[in-house]
Amino acid sequence: MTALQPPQPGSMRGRVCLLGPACIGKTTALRSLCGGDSHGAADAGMSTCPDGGAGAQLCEIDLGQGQWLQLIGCPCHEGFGSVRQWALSTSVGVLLMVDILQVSAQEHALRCLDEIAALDAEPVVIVLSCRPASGAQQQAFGAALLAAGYGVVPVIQADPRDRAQLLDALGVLVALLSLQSPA
Ligand SMILES: Nc1nc2c(ncn2[C@@H]2O[C@H](COP(=O)(O)OP(=O)(O)OP(=O)(O)O)[C@@H](O)[C@H]2O)c(=O)[nH]1
Ligand SMILES: [Mg+2]
Repeated sequence: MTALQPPQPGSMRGRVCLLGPACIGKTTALRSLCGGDSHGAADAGMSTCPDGGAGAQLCEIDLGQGQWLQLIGCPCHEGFGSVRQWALSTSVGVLLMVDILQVSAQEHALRCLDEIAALDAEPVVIVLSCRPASGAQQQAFGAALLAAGYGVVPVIQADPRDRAQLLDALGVLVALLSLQSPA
């Protein structure tokens, strides 16, 4: 994981929060995206499952063409609610990581979406389906969120260990953010 670098002028895109239940792969995804296993400043608070969530984990990624993101892995334990709220309220986007086949996944996602809806900020949310699931299962999960009143939340398949899949998901998020930005 790279140490924090100062943003290049004009390239700052914002912060993206990786949110999800314990052991879903938040730390793994940060490592896949930001690389390395160094233990610099960006790894402060880093820990591995099942003892994870000891602190917010940060890294930065340059997607090219001025698309520069700071990624933050959000502790999901109740005791870190205030850290999570700070991270969410200062993020332009959220990758909501779930195993959509788990019975608890929908309830977890709805709880997170509730928490996000209560913020003044309105980060763009994408659900990352982090364990193998079919297209039909992804569609059904998205439909359930829609039926619960959260609008269309894209559901994208991405293994936390697979950098290319994660970059594709970030690309979708950046595209949605671009659509939101004033011309
Ligand atoms: N089978 C499988 N294992 C995964 C996947 N992603 C991560 N893992 C493993 O699951 C374990 C937990 O991953 P972490 O990245 O530490 O999970 P986390 O979400 O950061 O967990 P907390 O910080 O405790 O909330 C690690 O042993 C990973 O190697 C995946 O897509 N499939
Ligand atoms: Mg972790």
